[in-house]
Amino acid sequence: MNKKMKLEAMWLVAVLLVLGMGAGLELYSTSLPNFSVAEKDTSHTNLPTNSNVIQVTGEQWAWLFTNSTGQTTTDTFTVTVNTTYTLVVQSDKGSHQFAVIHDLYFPQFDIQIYAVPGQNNSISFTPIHTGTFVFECVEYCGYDHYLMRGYVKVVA
Ligand SMILES: [Cu+2]
Repeated sequence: MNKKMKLEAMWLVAVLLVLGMGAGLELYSTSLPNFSVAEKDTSHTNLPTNSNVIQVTGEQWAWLFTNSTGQTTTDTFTVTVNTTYTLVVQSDKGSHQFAVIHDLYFPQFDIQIYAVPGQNNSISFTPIHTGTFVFECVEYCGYDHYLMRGYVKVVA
């Protein structure tokens, strides 16, 4: 093995070590019991009859949240810990020409749901930790797609 090949082998091993460490860390962190800070219900068998329904509308380029009292907030909303909420998600054209598909993702709640024009999609979750957690649109939806992010506040 000449010097050049030795160097190349060392480089290869170094890269594999870095990638392996990354993969290991990812596997470890996603297997932790507290990876998700919310319990979710994806059964869709019990459509909500209680007052904790939050209507969500995705439009270019904002998320609108309307709670059961009719109060609407943009790119942020507040929920109470240990309470089950159901998001009913739709898409609207807002002030733009078209309604397009968006995708609402709460990484720390481990939930993700599409906003599809002409369709109501629903998902239920129960936040089990207080705090402020991010959400964002993860379906490319046009020029200001990157602005479709915000915070959900979980209060006691
Ligand atoms: Cu979007």
